[in-house]
Amino acid sequence: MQLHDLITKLSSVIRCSYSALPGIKPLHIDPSMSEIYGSMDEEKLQIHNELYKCPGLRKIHLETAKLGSLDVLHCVFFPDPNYDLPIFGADIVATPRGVGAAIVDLSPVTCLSSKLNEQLEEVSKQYKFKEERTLPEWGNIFSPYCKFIRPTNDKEQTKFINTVESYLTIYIQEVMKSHPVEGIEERILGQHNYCHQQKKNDKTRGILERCFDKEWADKYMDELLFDEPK
Ligand code: BLA
Repeated sequence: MQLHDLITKLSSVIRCSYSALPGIKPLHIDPSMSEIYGSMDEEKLQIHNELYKCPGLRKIHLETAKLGSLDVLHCVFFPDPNYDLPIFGADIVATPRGVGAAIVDLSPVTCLSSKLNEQLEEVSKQYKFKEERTLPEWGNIFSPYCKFIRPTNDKEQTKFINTVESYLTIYIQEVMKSHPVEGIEERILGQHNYCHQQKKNDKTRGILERCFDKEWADKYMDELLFDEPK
């Protein structure tokens, strides 16, 4: 599947990062949810999902999709709630006219440690973009270091890739040195809240409903994109 160049490049960067995680294993999902093909008004619909887990992370999810004229990259790393780790998330929405939205964050499940705050503060100020976008109301789940931008040219697209790479490097280091700690209940609630807020994104839901139908979109968001830890 030929996708926007930024999506192709960013997906290789993400794959490269997670493949370094010790003990990484594929996560089984229903094939009807992992590879999805369809068509709408003669336009192609195609969704490709990659899912893994490893010690520290209950779900490593990379989705690349062509939904009519939209190319989408959606990526979330959800921690195992036994571990005190944030959520890594990234999203890109591109059209033939360019990239409309590029988002990356290490989002707190409860709160970010002072060390993570320091590291992210340092890294986030190195990457400034011309068009910074305003987060919607449900976006209160993101950290102060969330980058939500519209890259204005190729140079800014490369800068966005570098931003994601830096955030992922910090994240992967945290995952590798983490171990189970008490406080699981609060972290389960924190992930519920993250998923609940993400499901208020009517732009994602709207596209999925238009391409498939309401029932399918609800199931896909609840069970694949933003399933809650048990
Ligand atoms: C916005 N997400 C969007 C938009 C679309 C999608 C069409 C509007 C783009 C724009 O305003 O320019 C669509 N995103 C999708 C679809 C999928 C997807 C169809 O992932 C998957 C099948 N969204 C996430 C994650 C984050 C995220 C993990 O899935 C962040 C880590 C953020 N997407 C996000 C935000 C917006 C957005 C903050 C802007 C919403 C707004 O402005 O209202």
